[in-house]
Amino acid sequence: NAAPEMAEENATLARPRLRTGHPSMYKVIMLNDDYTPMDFVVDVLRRYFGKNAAAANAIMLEIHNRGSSVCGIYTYEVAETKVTQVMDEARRNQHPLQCTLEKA
Ligand code: NFA
Repeated sequence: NAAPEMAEENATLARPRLRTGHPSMYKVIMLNDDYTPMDFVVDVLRRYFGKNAAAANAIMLEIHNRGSSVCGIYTYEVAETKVTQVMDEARRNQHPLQCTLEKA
């Protein structure tokens, strides 16, 4: 606001509205493949998605039998972090497991 001739324009600059309402939510979806061991998938679901043994087994079997399943629903940054963690863990163990995001 230094230059006097700019004072009025600066004073009337529209500011973006603060965030309102709910953040968009994103599903983390895991895909089936023919090679990743079932036990590895169950471990990932327990470690990164907070599932107990029974829930992790049920989700793993749904992926195996139907091709994919939702592992959890989160805000964008959290969902993106889960995807990265799962993909890193799979790669580290040389499994082809795939995980993606989808707007809920
Ligand atoms: N289909 C894999 C197998 O038979 C198991 C699996 C389940 C892989 C869920 C990926 C996701 N070993």
